Amino acid sequence: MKTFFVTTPIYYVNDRPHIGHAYTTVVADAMARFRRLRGDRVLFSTGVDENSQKNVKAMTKAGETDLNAYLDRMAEAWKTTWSSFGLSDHAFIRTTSAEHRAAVERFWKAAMESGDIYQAEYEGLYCTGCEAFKTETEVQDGRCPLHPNAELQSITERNYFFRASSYRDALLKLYEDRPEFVMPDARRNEIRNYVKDHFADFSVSREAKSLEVGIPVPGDESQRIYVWFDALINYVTVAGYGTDDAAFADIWPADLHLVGKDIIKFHCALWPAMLMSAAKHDAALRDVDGNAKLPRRVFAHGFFTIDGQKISKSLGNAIDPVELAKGYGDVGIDVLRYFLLRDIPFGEDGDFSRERLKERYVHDLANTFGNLLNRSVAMSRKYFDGKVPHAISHEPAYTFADERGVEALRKAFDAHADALRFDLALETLWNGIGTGDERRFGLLQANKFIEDTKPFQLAKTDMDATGVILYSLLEYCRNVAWLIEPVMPTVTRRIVEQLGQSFDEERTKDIDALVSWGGLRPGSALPEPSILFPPLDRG
Ligand code: ME8
Repeated sequence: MKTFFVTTPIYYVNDRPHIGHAYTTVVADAMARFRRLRGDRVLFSTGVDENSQKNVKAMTKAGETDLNAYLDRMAEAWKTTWSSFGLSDHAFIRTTSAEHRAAVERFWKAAMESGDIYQAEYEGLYCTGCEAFKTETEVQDGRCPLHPNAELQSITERNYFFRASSYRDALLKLYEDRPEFVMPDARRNEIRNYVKDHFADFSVSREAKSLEVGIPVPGDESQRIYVWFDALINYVTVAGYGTDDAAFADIWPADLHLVGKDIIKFHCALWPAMLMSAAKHDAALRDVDGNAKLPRRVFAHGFFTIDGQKISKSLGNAIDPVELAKGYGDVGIDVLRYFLLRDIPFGEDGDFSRERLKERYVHDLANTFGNLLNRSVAMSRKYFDGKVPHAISHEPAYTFADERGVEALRKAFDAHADALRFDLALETLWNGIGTGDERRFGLLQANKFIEDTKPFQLAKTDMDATGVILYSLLEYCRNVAWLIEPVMPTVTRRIVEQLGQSFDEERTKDIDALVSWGGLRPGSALPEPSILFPPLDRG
């Protein structure tokens, strides 16, 4: 069985995680969960990019001098955030680890043997903020437009260079032959233009004496490997490159690199060029036809601002995602996950506002979903002796959803999620989807169905009909709960338990059994309901 392999960028540890990092990581986690629940074996990786001067600067600014202690502490801080975030099973890579160093050395040697690494004199302007040399056209008023407060360093050194220029045509062909390699479409045009006009050989090492961190160039201790060359290799390190050939053969290539649009050039141009180069001398990186095994898809999402402003340390507006979630009770992380995935069309830029998070919580979660579940459970318990009602008659007018309805929902949800459009997948669950007649099987329609059929009145005269109505609502909630699991795993657990089932037992079933009509047993006990999304404290 092929492993589905999804990655996040490895983040710099010059700061603690903020909501932007959480965004990419949550999308990756949702994708990992989505594939896992559909039966795939999944490798999901994240980690930290440690061999960067940015980290050293941050340490110095914090008044510390012990780099290893600083890196250890920061790696722990990132791990702790992700564990509070309830990330599913994942690999966490540190680029100071011995395995990574071994992988980088092997990769470097392979590229060297391919004749793509050579020495040359270099003179240029370096931006530590970007960890990249800047070309003349990229500099404005002597400064990097992305980091206008930082001085550019003027560097003249004899360095190792990577022969990027000889991969220009191969890259253009890659974008042509496999358009899905760079998603979304707008980014593909951007990267194509960049490669066509600007992708030139560049320096992939620096003098060791001018850096505090970095992996030494194999065979030349006077130089250290450029941090991006090192960082990109993390994706093969976690898959077993250099440590476990069998695992690597099974896992590589990655199915999906998720990144922000800021680092698309590195992922869509440098990285495949590096792989094509090293593959010439390393069979582990080649497929059966002798071609380099390249990642299947790089998806670059947009950037978001906070209340209209760029997230920045100097503005002090970076939001700690775990702190933010605390304002939404014991399912707070799920609330934030829902918001991040629902509110921003994936791929586009967006804006984060606490006000809109609150609105979505109240409207989508508390008033629509929570209310539906609570009313359905409470009425069932009240009229059916604390149990799931017996659905005796099968009058269609009294059934909110059915096999057809949940099948249609699942199909639409899966298609959107496969395309990474969790925003549309979730919208479908709330707004429903038609199946040819006038019915739409959405959460909003389910609430309306209660108002239309009035089971609270019908219970006085027609228990059969009341049972059919309530059973269909409970069973519908159960199905929706399994569909949203990749996005709100804790909420799924809570719903399944409110319906009197064991989450862990159910989770062993495959998705076709979970999302199908009739999984809830009539007559089984319904525990005392608890409010899933309680009213917010005013204050
Ligand atoms: O670039 N909106 O690390 P980094 C959306 N170490 N996403 C955001 C964001 C925002 N405002 N801010 C950050 C690096 N991100 C390198 C990566 S990979 C081999 C090396 C997310 O700590 C987004 O995914 O600067 C972006 O690409 C990433 O954080 C940059 O993280």
